[in-house]
Amino acid sequence: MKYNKIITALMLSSILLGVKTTSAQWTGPRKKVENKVDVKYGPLTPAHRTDEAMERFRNYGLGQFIHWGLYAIPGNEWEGVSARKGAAASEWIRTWSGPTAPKDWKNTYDNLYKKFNPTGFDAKSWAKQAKEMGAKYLIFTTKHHDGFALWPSEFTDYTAKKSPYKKDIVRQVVDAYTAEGIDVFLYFSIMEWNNPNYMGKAPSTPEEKAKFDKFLEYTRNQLLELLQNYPQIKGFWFDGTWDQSWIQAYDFTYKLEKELREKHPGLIIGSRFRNDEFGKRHFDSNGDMLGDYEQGWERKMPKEFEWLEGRDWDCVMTIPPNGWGYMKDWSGIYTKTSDDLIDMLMNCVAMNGNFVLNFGPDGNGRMHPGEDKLAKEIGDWIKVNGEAVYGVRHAALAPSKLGYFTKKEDNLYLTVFNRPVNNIVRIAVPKNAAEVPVSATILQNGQSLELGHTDIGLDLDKNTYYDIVLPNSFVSNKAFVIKMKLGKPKSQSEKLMDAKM
Ligand code: FHN
Repeated sequence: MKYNKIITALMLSSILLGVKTTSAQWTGPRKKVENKVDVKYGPLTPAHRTDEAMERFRNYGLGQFIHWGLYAIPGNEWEGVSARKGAAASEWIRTWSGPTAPKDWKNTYDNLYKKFNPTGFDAKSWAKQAKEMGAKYLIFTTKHHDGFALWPSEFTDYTAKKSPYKKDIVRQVVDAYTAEGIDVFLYFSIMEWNNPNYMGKAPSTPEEKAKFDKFLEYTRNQLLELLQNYPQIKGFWFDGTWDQSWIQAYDFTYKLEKELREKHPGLIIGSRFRNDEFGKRHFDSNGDMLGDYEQGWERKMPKEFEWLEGRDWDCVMTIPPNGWGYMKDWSGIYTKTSDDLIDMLMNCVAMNGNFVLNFGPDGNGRMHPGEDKLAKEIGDWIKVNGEAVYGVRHAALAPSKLGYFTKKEDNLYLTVFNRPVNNIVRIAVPKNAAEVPVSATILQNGQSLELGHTDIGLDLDKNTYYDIVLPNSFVSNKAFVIKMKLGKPKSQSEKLMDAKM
């Protein structure tokens, strides 16, 4: 106990001295916290919520992210000059610097709202496309780091209402997607680049504190406004929460999260919103998740299911290597194919995660033609194979080199990406499994497949094998799903003598 208090004091003093706190870890199994401390500003919800909203979240499988804002107008270039080497990403174009940056660029950018008039924007056609693609939820940028609000916020003048377009974009999106049966989550950047009351560093003087308090109140007002205006929403997807100013406002953010949850029962908030009093983000100082699901799998995925320790999560993904806002020019960079994206989707759902694919419409409200193509290809695939995607869970089998397993009740699915040259799909099942594959079909055409038990007799092997034979006549140029029924084993593995050496 005494030891804990010393650790607590050391951690607190490091924060007060402005020492950089370690960030959460997403590249391997999470390190166990050895020394637990008293955390006052820890999680506000159970690690594994079991309410209806969260169960729905677990069944989404595929989501759509949309990054739309003023950055859509330049589309990662200005007057024929590319921002590729000058800005971190297309939606970060306001930060364009270096030799290629246009003169007085920030000022030009901040005035782009005067040109924002996306007459081609039709929320209903976006929602239709998302539905056709198979998305079950949408994450939509209400405002990104530039602070430009796509709804008529009463708390700033920097909104679509002040642009030539005038209309409430968030309203149209929320209504159109909800009408298509797609749940809506609102992306909200805390950090604002051109808000005079925002600062990255922790406020230190009374003047700075007063300014940042105003910013905090403004943030609270906007969030309550969003909840009030769009009561259908299912959650917030927070971003831009890494600055010290926000990190040190842990008392405020704790109370705010509580207030949002009270105002909107069932609201889903990921792990990016706030930190504990020691500056620990995503997970508090005892390793407990701060929020309802892990929100750190941005453009990355866990290699092993075990790393997740049963937590809910989503993976958000760009089509270009990076770049969430509109990028006019896709040449000279690798843009993911529908095969890449379906592979990622199945990898995620096989580990109980949702896969969220980002779209960046242009300044006129149209999706990039490349995005249209991918949405169609993914949709075509999912229409046939959706059974293996939605409402499924991780199957406790050794990972297969051929593809990804998913499971629903007594159905086991293997989405095959790597077809064996001999056409024999071998499934490893623990020797003591109560349920094993008893029949198999190809999901896309219902064709029955020959299935047999292959008792290889490998010494020390805990698995036995089921072989499914693919007919030579079956040809597919995309991943395909083998659906297996699970039932009691009809044959047992022989108990062989252990090899003596
Ligand atoms: O800085 C942003 C980035 O522009 C984009 O919005 C992504 C989406 O997950 N989030 C931030 C980086 O983590």
